Amino acid sequence: MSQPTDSRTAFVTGITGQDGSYLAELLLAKGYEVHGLIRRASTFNTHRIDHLYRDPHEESRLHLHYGDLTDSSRLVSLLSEIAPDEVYHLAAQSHVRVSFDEPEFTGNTTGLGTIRLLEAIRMIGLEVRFYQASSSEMFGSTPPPQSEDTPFHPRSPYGVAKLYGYWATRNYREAYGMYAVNGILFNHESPRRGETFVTRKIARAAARIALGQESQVYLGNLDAVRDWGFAPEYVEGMWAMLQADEPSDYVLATGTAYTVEDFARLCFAHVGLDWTRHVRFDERYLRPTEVDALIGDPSKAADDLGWRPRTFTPELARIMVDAELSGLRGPAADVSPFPVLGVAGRSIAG
Ligand code: NAP
Ligand code: G4F
Repeated sequence: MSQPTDSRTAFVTGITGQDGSYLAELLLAKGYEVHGLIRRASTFNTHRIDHLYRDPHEESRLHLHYGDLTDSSRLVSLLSEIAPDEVYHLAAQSHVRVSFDEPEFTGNTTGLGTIRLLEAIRMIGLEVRFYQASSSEMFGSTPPPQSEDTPFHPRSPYGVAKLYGYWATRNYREAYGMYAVNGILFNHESPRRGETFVTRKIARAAARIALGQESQVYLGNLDAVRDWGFAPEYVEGMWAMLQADEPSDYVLATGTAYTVEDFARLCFAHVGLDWTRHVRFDERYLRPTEVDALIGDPSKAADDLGWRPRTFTPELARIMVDAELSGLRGPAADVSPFPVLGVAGRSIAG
């Protein structure tokens, strides 16, 4: 790997999440100074980035700050202090099913959180490049393939909140000339995916069942079609969007379609099992309104940014099941695609 060369500063919200952790690695590998927003929790919530954390007495380019998307004054003070060159806004209540249970909270964090951040940047007068983590969930019931020109029809409080963030980002670009862009990302997964998203839930179950630790997994709608890519490749696309000459919105996707049932078949087949013997239905995992099919068209990102997916759903399923198996057999073996620091860390929030 080449030596880091960049000396820019990035501020990353959602740094403790799946994408935030890969993005922090990518930016540190490029030589950035990285500042991340973390929430105070009663238990440790930094396991995805602990390996990036050096002893505080050593020189480190990763800095973490307590804060919350609902706390405007904290966002203003942090941005004033850090004065970043780039802001990657990834934090959100990101679970679609949960957004039906907590619609107001989801609107407050996932929707209003974006405008709080944009408004903080505007008030301070920062010259930054701003990335908004928009979602294919905004397309909702509009049939595939979906591109940057496809009309939106969200089908969940989460999708509605993300649409607010999407338009806020476009509006600040148009109204104030900010370099503010939307990455409209289709589903992307990894061994670091939250345990309650369907790919991780299935991969985990297949591994545990293969090792005799459980026998069944309960799922909801098996017919939904998704376009599942590999998260580390998608954070490369986020970075590329902020390096373009002109700000614009981009879809990142693989352009391929698999059902939830397909994903279960792939994971269980990888450990030599028949999925039909282990998957059971539980209506609690159904949603009041479902998004039936998301299949993205990433041509604009390929043409303008040179971004292309390299990992497709069958390989993704194997990567995720293998990671679960090795985690169950020994110490967690989450191999970083951006090996830069490689320093085993103590816990950050401790
Ligand atoms: P994730 O793993 O659920 O991470 C969400 C992050 O947001 C976590 O760091 C979480 O902190 C933080 N967060 C939540 N509420 C917050 C609040 N009120 N204040 C501050 N931080 C808060 O999500 P992800 O999969 O990495 O996705 C990253 C972003 O892309 C999200 O905005 C998501 O909606 C969007 N997106 C994801 C996909 C996908 O397929 N993964 C596709 C399209 C768009 P804790 O660790 O403390 O919970
Ligand atoms: O893994 P999921 O929960 O992801 P979903 O709803 O597509 O949302 C993810 O992708 C969005 C991009 O389009 C992101 F914006 C969002 O933040 C999140 O990362 O569910 C995928 C599909 C759904 O159709 C769901 O109904 O799987 C179906 N499903 C079936 N059984 C299940 C289950 N989903 C979950 N989470 N758990 C189940 O047991």
